[in-house]
Amino acid sequence: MKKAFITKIISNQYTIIDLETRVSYIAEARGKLRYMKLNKNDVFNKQITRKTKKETKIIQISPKIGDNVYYTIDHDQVFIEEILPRENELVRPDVANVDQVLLVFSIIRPDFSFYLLDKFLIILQQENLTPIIVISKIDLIENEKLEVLKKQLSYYESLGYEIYYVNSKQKIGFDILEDIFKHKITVLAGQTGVGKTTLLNALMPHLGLKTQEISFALGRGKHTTRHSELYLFNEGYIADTPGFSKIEFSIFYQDELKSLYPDFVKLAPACKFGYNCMHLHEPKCAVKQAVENHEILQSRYDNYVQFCQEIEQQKVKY
Ligand SMILES: Nc1nc2c(ncn2[C@@H]2O[C@H](COP(=O)(O)OP(=O)(O)OP(=O)(O)O)[C@@H](O)[C@H]2O)c(=O)[nH]1
Ligand SMILES: [Mg+2]
Ligand SMILES: [Zn+2]
Repeated sequence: MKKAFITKIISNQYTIIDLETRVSYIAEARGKLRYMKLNKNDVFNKQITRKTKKETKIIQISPKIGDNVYYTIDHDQVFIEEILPRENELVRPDVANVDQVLLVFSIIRPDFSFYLLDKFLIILQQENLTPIIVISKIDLIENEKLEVLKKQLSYYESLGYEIYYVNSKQKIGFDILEDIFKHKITVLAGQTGVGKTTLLNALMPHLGLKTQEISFALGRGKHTTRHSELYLFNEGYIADTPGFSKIEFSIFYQDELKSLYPDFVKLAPACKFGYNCMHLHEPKCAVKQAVENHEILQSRYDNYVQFCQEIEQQKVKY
């Protein structure tokens, strides 16, 4: 069977591109597409193939953009027959095989937030997804203020995160940004109004995607991103997502939380209680010491304490 890649879904219509010929088709999903249950943690990470006869629970799944599939053509009708194993998958937005997530934050409108940055980084770390940080609307503040923020954010660069600064309206900062998309599947994520769609339009003016500005003018309200689609750009694919106003962890243990901070993990052996240290109330904690010495950002530590409390509160709720 021939292999293709799903780039677009509008209700039950799938746009697929043959991986060899690059010809694109509109396809339907044939019957039930199956996945094989592999482990007891309810993780479905491989689909059953026709030849597989394992006694495992089988569930049905729907194709997502980013999926690699087998397809057939039958009297001009194109059918997706099977979904190839996924590297990973996101649920909201529905994308499979994501290589990196572009975390977009605006400097103002809405205000930049270290709280959201830390939270996003934790969530992506938990899912093993690579983040790339983009700071937008740099035209909306004075240079001195921008420099202050850049200096604070250089802490994250020292942790190995890439950070890009852009003004999507005048296409400033795009020359270097364009390179990061090559051969990758990238998902844009971020709060509503930070400028994700504007950034995509700046990269690909022919798209003419509706941004908030335009949708407000048309009186259509906030949520401008409707169907799911991967846009071809610089030999890679990019998906826009509708912004959210709130994000929640799916972390329930403080032990897990602290393990998602590479900077804390590195210091833990120097804590009096080593890897058992929660870096909260313990004496001789190397993390707290590093915060005092300004080697770890105060805001990052404060957010950590805040997240610990949020996790405690979640426990009370459930
Ligand atoms: N000055 C300035 N305005 C920007 C920039 N990027 C986006 N905007 C404006 O910010 C507003 C929101 O932009 P969108 O691109 O719709 O934001 P979004 O992140 O896609 O929002 P959702 O789709 O709701 O998640 C629009 O009015 C844009 O014109 C920028 O770099 N500079
Ligand atoms: Mg948008
Ligand atoms: Zn400690």
